[in-house]
Amino acid sequence: MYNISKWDHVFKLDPNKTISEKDLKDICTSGTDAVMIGGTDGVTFENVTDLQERVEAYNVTCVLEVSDMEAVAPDFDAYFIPMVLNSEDKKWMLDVQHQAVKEYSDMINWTDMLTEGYCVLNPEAKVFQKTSCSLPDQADVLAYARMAEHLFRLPVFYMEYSGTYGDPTLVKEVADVLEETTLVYGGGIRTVQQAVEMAAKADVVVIGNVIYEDIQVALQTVEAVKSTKKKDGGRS
Ligand code: 1GP
Repeated sequence: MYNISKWDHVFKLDPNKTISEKDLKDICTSGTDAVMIGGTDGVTFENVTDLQERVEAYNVTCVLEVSDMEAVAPDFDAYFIPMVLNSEDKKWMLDVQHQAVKEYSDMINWTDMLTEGYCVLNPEAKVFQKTSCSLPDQADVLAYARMAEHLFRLPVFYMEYSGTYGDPTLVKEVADVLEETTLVYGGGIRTVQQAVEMAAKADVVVIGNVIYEDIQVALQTVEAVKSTKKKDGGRS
């Protein structure tokens, strides 16, 4: 059984990208807390299940971040459901989830599901445009974080900078207002130093694109993040 509040490090694999067997093995046996399968475009049932089968060969927690109902497959350890808090379109907060529950409620095992309150902070990111986000300022972000924790009681608040490195000061400010909700940081980590910097602030650090750009750096982030958390006894 997974428990995200105990995680430090996650690799996010994009089913629409190619990864060699050697790199996949190194990712899955790296000591990361979980491999998350998820992406914004070109996610299909075929490429999700293909990657899932390959990851299942290893003893690592494998979760699906659901972005398209057509691409949901059975037998993941958990299903993470994004709810985009700074979308201007209610569709991405409630309607896609509503439609999915209406259609599939008989097949859903509720204990395997986790809702992520997403705050998308990079206007250049595909997910920002796809989900019609507006760019929140510092006060807005803190308010979304508080809503996630106190109004919606979401297990996860995800600061998503996908493709660009975020603002460590803002991540720290958000960390300081969250007590129960797990703070996940993702976006633009391309060096070990950046992974360490965000690990000192967020609860969980997500490593995405660098897997495909520089596998050695990606692999080094595991130990770097884990030792930062151990030293700090969690977020600073
Ligand atoms: C994307 O937050 C993840 O959803 C990771 O971002 O690909 O920029 O590392 P990067």
